[in-house]
Amino acid sequence: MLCDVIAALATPPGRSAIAVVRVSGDEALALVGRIVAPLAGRDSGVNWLRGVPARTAVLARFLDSSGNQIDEGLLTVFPAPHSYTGEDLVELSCHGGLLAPAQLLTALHAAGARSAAPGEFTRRALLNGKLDLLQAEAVGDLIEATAPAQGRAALFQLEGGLSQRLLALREELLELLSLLVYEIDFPEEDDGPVPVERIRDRLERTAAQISRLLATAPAGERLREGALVVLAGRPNAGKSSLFNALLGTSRALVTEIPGTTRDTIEASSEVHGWPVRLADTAGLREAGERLEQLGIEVSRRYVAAADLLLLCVEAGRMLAAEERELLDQHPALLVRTKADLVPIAERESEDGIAVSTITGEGLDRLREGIAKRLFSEGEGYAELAPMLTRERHRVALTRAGDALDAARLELGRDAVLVAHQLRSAVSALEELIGVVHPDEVLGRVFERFCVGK
Ligand SMILES: Nc1nc2c(ncn2[C@@H]2O[C@H](COP(=O)(O)OP(=O)(O)OP(=O)(O)O)[C@@H](O)[C@H]2O)c(=O)[nH]1
Ligand SMILES: [Mg+2]
Repeated sequence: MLCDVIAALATPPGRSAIAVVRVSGDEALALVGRIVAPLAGRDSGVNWLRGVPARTAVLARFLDSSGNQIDEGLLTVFPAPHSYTGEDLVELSCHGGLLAPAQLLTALHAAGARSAAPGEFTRRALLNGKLDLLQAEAVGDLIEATAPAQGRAALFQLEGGLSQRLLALREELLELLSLLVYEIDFPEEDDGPVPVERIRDRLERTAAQISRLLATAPAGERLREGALVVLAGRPNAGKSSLFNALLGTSRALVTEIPGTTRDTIEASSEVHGWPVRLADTAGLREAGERLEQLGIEVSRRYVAAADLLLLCVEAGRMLAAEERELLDQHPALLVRTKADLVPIAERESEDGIAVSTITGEGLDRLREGIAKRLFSEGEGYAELAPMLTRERHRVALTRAGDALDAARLELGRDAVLVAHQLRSAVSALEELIGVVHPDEVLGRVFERFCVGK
């Protein structure tokens, strides 16, 4: 049942100044009324709660099922439909820690509330039309965000940036569909009110918009998940030193012995506010004993998976053939390490970004280069433009684009088939936005939410 009362801790469990418990559902007010009481006076909780002004925090006593006081705190009533879920919703702020929130939840359960499933509050918001599916995903993204750029993108999506763009595309397709239906219904008016060429123009414009949006997917998905930046190069090239410098902590071991790093180390970080996963790898070389060889195999797998390779080559050294190959075959930046050891005059003509982890030279330039290569290259991507941030988006929009391609092929031949393809494109967009939401899609979106959201 959809409208039963659900309750959950909306803040992380553990020691904290306060904890917030959320309660939502048709009978939320009556239910909460049984476990709260005004700070002073004898009014029953139920009566008192009905008189509490909407969306205003008021002091209350929280009681267990025997009427004993658990805590005293703040309570805010959000009457339907002006609440996060669109239902009657009450937020109870009690003291944090392990005891008070747990007792409060126990009291709510005893009064008839059920524990909320992960993401259930947002799911209800979606079903009550407070959010669409893209916005619901953005709520999750905002909670998961660690880098400022991730937060900005999630907020933009939450405010409906991507939804509006997709709704406009859907609107345009529906209009084309109505023109086609006219043609299907009155085929004898062969030069009907809308010549095929005009439909073709509009169809192509829409298809181009879909392609542009699809082109944002790599950067968008990278933004959400963090781009994999792999430091690779020969043993002793200064990879681990650079890894530490970029992270700002001594995470990886550094020694003058070639072959120090044996296993790949990964750490999340940000570069100019953009999320990256930095990976330091074992130096690539042919020789070496078994353990080192194993490490090198792992390095190669990382190199293959990298969104960006930082190929580390000491300043002043000619690139070897295999290093050139790495640069050619992967998205890569050439980093000239240990720049402090070579006078500027001798390395002026060298390609690559010269850095020194000792003097700090070039590190900012490198950070800038990384951010630029990963997040602002390519067409159609500007910050705060709508972006596809998930595989789900990419798959659905690709389906819409394919349907439009098929429609273009049939245009001028079989209007019924064209209409059929347009309808498929519309339904792909609708599934993406969440105008229609098959349970299976919802299940996938919400399975990774935290309880209480
Ligand atoms: N002068 C100077 N020395 C550096 C710099 N970066 C690293 N080194 C030295 O170069 C040696 C190797 O550094 P590492 O960072 O361990 O090199 P690596 O590429 O991780 O080496 P492996 O893990 O063995 O593949 C160490 O002695 C470092 O102190 C630098 O910018 N300037
Ligand atoms: Mg190393």
